[in-house]
Amino acid sequence: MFKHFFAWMLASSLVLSVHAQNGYDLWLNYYPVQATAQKEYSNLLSSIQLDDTNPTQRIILREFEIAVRKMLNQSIVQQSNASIQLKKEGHSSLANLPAEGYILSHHYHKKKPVVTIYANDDAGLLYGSFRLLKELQTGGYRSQEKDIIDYPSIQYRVLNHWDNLDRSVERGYAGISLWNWHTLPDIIEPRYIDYARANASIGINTVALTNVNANALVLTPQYLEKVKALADALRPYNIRVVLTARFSAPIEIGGLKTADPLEPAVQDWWKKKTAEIYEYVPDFAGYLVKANSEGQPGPQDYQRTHADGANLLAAAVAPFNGIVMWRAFVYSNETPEDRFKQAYNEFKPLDGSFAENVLVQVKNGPIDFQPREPFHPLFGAMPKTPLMMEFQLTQEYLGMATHAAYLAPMYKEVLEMPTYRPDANATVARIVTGEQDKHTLSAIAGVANIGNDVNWTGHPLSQANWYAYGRLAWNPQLSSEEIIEEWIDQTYLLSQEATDILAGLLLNSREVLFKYMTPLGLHHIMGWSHHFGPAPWIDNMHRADWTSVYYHKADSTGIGFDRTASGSNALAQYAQEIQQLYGDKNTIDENFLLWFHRVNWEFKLKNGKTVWENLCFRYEEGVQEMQQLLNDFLSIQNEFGKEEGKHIEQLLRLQLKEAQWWRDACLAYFQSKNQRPWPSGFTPPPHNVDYYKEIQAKLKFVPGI
Ligand code: BDP
Repeated sequence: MFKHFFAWMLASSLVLSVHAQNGYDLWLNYYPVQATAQKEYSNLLSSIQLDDTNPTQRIILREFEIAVRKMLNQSIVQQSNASIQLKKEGHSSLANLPAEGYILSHHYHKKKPVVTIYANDDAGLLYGSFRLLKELQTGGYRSQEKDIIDYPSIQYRVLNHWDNLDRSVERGYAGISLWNWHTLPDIIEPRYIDYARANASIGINTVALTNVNANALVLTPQYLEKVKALADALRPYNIRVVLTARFSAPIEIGGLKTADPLEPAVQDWWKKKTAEIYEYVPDFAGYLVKANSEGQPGPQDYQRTHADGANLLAAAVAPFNGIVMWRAFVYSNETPEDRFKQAYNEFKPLDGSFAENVLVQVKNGPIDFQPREPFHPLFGAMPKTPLMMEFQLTQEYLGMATHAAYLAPMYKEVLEMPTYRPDANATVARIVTGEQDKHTLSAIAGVANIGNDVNWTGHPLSQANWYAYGRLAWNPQLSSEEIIEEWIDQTYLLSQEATDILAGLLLNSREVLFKYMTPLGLHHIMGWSHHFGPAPWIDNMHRADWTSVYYHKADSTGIGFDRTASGSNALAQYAQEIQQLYGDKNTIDENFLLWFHRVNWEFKLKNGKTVWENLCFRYEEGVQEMQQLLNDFLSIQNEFGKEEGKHIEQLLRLQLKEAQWWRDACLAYFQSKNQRPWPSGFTPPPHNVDYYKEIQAKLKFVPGI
C-alpha cells in the first residue's frame, strides 16, 4: 500500500532514528506521518479537550503528547473547542454502548477536522484514544467517514504472568520478570508504565501478576504492599490485578492445620485475607488458581471437588464483586486414563455447581500448548459454567524465543471451531464470549511471553503474539491477516512490498513450525521437562504422561495414539459431528491424524504415499519452507535498522538450523523403530539416533524451567 511510502522515505533519510530501533517501543513507535497527510494530521492533532484532573484522561493526554511529538514533531495543547474531544455524553449511541466501548465521530468544523471520542467510561475514552492513534498511524483515519463504534466481546482480557517472586519466570524466555519485587513498593519502574501503555493500546485489562504454581507469600502484608504499588500504577490504564492463590495458604501463612474448603476456619481465613487484599487494592479482580495439578495443593487433598475449592474463594471475593478463575488443567499421574480425557472427566460432572462468580479456565487443547491441538472437549460441554480460554503466548513447546511463530492463526483455528453443542453456530469463540450460553461473565487468558529483555519478548517478532492476543481478546472475529498488517504498520517502517513479505512470512510461520516439529499431529515429543528441541525417545520418566512414547506410540508396526472407540475413546468427549470429523483415519484432516489414530507404517494417506513416506517428506518440507522464510526475510532485511535486521536474521538462521535438527532427530528415531528404508529421493539424517540423544542429554541449562 501507499500509506507508508512517504513516511518510509522520510524516515529512511533520518537513518539514525531507524537504526536506533531496539524494539522497546513495541507497536507504539508513532512514526512520522507521510507528507501528504501532514497538514491534515497537524490540524487535527493541534488541540485536545479533556479533563486532566482524571487520572485516565491524564494519561490519554500524555499518550497524545508522545504520539504527536513523534508523528509530527509538534505539540498538542489543551483547550475547549479543540480538534480532539473526549466526551461522556452527546451521542445517541452511547445509551447502548457496552462498558469499555467507544465511538469515534469525525466531522469538519470551519474546514478543520474534529474528532470526538465518546464513551460511557474512562476505559472507553482510553481505548478510543488508542484507536484513533492507530487509525492515524496506519492510514485508516482518512478513509473513515462514518462513526467508528467498537467495544470488547470479552469482559476480562487477561495476561497470565508465570512470574515468581524471585523474578524467575516459569516458561519465560525473555529475561527475568518485569516485577521487581525487591524494590517495590518504593520504585515504580518506567517499564511498568510502558507495559501498561502497550496493554491499554490493545485492550488488555487484567493482569495476573504471579505464577499459577503459586507462592503464598504474595498474600502476606509485606508483598501486598508491593502488589498495591503495581495495581496503583496500572489502574489509570484500566488494568486490574489478579493474584494466584495457593490453596494451602491457610496452612502456610495462616497457621491453620488444614486448608479443607468445607472447614469454617478455612472459609473464615480466606474471607479475612480477601478483605485485607481489597484494603490494599480496592479493584482487585480476583484469584487465579491451579489446584490438584502437577503437585499443587487443592481441594482433592481433602476429598473435596474442584467446585468446593472454587466456591470457597468465590465466596470470599463475592462481596467485592471479585471473580475466581479456576483452571481445568488437571491430570493425574495415578489415573491410568488417557491424559487427554482427564480434565473433561473431572470437570464436566461439576457443570452447574460453581458459584456465579467462578470461571473455569481451559487451555485451548486437551494436552498442553502443542504446535497444533484439537480444541479442548470441555468447550461446549459445560453450558452452565462460563468457560474462559487459556492460550499460551510464551512458546514453551514452540521453540521458545528462538523460533518465529505468529500464533494468531493457531488461536483462530481453535476459536472458529464449531463445537456442535448444540449446533454449528456454537463455536469455541461464542462459548468464550458467553454469547452461546448467555453468560454475562466472560474472560480469556494468555500466558505472557514478556520479560525484562529490552525488546520485551526476546524474539522481536514475538511481539506480534502479544499484540495479536490482545486484539483477538477484544474481538475474536478479527482475521490473522488484518492483525498482522496492523502490527507491522505500527512496529516497523517498511515499504508496502516488504510489509507484504513480512506478513506472508509470519502468517506461514506456525504452519512451517508444525511441519518441522510435529507433522501429521504428533505431539509432546519435545525435550524432557524443559521442552526444548526434539526428543521423541523419552520413555522412562517417573510419569508415563510426561514421556514422548506415551504420545506417539511408535514401534515396528505403526505410529499414533488411538483415541477412537477401539482405543482410549477420547473422541467420545466431543459432539457427534466432531467424532465424525476426526473419527475416520481415511477422511480426517491429516494434521490431526496421529492425535486420534494409530496407523501402521504402510497406511496410505490422501496423496497415495505411506504414512512413513509422508512423515519424511513433511519434515523435509518444514525445513525447506523454513529456508524460504529466511530467504524472504533476507530480501527485505535492508529495510530494517542494521542491528535489528541482523538480530532477526540470526534468529531465523538459528531457527533453520533447529528445524533441520528436529527433522533429523525425529526421523532418525522413528526409523530406528520401524527399520523401514528411506523413501527414494529423500536425504536421510546424517547421524543415527544416539547422536541426537546425546545432544539432548547435554542440554542442561535451557531457560524457563
Ligand atoms: C505446562 C508447563 C508448566 C506449567 C503448566 C501449567 O510445563 O510449567 O506450570 O503447564 O499450565 O505447560 O500449569
